[in-house]
Amino acid sequence: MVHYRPSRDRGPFRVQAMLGAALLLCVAAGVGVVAQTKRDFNVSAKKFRFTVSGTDAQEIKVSQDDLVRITLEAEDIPHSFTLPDYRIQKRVEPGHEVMFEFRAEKAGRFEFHCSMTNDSCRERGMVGALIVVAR
Ligand SMILES: [Cu+2]
Repeated sequence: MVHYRPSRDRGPFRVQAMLGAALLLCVAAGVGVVAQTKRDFNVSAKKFRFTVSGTDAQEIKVSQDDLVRITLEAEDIPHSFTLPDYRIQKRVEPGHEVMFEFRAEKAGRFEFHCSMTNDSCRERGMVGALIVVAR
């Protein structure tokens, strides 16, 4: 005696649907992880140059969506790290450190400078560039 049970036929379909949903979740999680790259830079300010992580290039180069952490220090007089396109302006006193983070969400080349006007830092060459390479 054979009984027809339609529920049996739906079994494999349910398994496939669950596997598909699980795969989608994994892909979504993977995309989130890719955007989490952290970049650390030490920026030292001394009249009238910025030194970025020991180099004299006055450049910070990252990839789009990197999480950028900057440790800023002043060696002689008060200076600032001003990055208008990212609405960042941090002032630091000599002998102190200021740490801040931002996500490099906009690709392109953006000027940063020291905005302390007393010593005309910017005019004397305290100008650098944040270079954000598009993904
Ligand atoms: Cu300055």
